[in-house]
Amino acid sequence: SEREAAKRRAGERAVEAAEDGSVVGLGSGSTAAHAIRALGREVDAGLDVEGVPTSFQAREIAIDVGIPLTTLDEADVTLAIDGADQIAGRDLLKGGGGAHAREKIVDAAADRLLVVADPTKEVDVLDGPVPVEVLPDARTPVADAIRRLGGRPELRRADRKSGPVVSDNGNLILDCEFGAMPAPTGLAADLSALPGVVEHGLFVDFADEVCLGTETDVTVFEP
Ligand code: DER
Repeated sequence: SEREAAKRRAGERAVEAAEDGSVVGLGSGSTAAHAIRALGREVDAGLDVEGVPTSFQAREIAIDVGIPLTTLDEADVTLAIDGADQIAGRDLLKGGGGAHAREKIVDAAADRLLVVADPTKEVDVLDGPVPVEVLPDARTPVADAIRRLGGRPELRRADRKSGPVVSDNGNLILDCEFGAMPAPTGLAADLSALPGVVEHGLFVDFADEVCLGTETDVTVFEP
């Protein structure tokens, strides 16, 4: 499809920033998957890099395409390549794939974050539901606190499993509608402060570079 071609172009373009010796944060989601596969092709061609995966999915693809893996305990991430659900300047809304807790760790540790996306992700103001990963025991008090913050929390339910989605970390996810978020810094801090919140999908001031794929081309820019 046109959108898939755009995602593939964005992912492939981002990989051009990887060089011998790079330690690359490997993002999650379908666009980042294109980048991981492209990086695997570069490794086959002799590129000397290591990857730090951000999810079960990223690790599985990286192993499949032969990217040597390392961890944050052993290496400094020079470059992270990751997708997003919405992009507003340097601010991102992430977590559509439920991997945002480990993504944020790696993206924050990286010297530079390249966001890869198709043009539908670019918005003027973040306004999508904010995924909030919570310890299972905290689901109800966190949902109550989110309502007091003006949000509408909804437990993310699984399609092919009875009950809720369970994250790679064994936690639950609340998708929280807050409407338009023109200044997400305060809300991000409020969510992080709630007891039982593991991580949320507001990545404020994270995007160092954006690779937006189109059907025929890629636009690369620093927000
Ligand atoms: O969960 C995430 O943050 C992913 O990056 C995801 O939201 C982007 O997914 P996509 O590249 O499949 O649209």
